Amino acid sequence: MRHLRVRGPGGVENGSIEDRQIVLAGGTTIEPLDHETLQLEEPYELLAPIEAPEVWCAGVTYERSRDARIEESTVQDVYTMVYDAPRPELFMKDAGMRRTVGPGRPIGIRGDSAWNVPEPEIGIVIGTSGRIAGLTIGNDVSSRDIEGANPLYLPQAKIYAGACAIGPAVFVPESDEHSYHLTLRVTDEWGRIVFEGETFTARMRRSFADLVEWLLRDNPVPPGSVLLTGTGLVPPDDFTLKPGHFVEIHVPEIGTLVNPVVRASELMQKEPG
Ligand code: DO4
Ligand code: MG
Repeated sequence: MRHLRVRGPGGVENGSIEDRQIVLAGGTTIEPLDHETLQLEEPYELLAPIEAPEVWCAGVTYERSRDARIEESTVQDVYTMVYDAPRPELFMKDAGMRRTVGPGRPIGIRGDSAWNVPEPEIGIVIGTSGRIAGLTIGNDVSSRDIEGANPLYLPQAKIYAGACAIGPAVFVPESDEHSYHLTLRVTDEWGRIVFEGETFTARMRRSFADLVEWLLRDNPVPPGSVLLTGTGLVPPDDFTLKPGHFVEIHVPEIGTLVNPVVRASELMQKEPG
C-alpha cells in the first residue's frame, strides 16, 4: 500500500493508491498524469507525503559513501572509523519542513560551494515506539567541497534552503526488510542525461531497524519524522549539480521523486514583518 498527500480545491487531503488510481480520504478518485512520479493535473497538486516534524540522516552506511568521503576529505580516518563502528553517524537535516520539499519542487545548491551532489536514499517514516511506519525516497542534497574541507563543517554542507526532498509516496511494506533498488538519473535543461547510476540497499552495512534504534536512544524524535538511511550512489568527482538540472530517484515500490535544481538563495523566504 502507498500513501500520499494532495492539495486540491477542498484543501489538503491524504490519499492512497489503489489499482493505479489515487483515492482521496474524501472519496474523490484521481488518475495521475504519470504512474511513477504521481504528478497530478490541476487543480490538484502532489505534496510531500508527510509533514515530517524532523528529518534525520544516517551517513557512511555504504562502502561507496565511505570511499568517496575518504577521497574528498582532508581528514580521512573518521570515515573508516564510523563505517566500522557499532554506533552509526547520525545528524539532523531539518525540522518543521523549513528546508525539505516535496515532489516537483525545487531543491537548492549553496552559493558558496562549487561541488554539489544529490544523495538518493531510502527514508524511514518513524511511527510510535520506534516502529517503521513506512518508507519513502529522500534526497540528502549535499555540498562535497564544504564537508571535504573539514568534517566539522558537516552541518553547513547538509543543512540549507532546499537541501532535502522526500516523496512521492510512503510505501508500507507488508513483509520484513528486503533489498530496495535505487536508480538515480540527473538530466540537464535539454533533457540530456548527465549522470545515471544504481544501487541496492543490500549493500548497506546496517539494517533499517538498527539505524532507528540508534537514533531513538535517549532522543525524543517525534513520530512522523523521517530518517534517511545513507547514500550508496556517488557521482564521479568531476560531476556537480547545476541550476537547470533535474534529479530523478526511482525505487519501484515507492515511485519516482523528481526535483529541479535552483540556487538555494532563490528559496530563501523573507520573514514576515
Ligand atoms: O559523512 C558525511 C555524510 C554522509 C552521508 O550523508 C551519506 O553517506 O549519505
Ligand atoms: Mg546522505
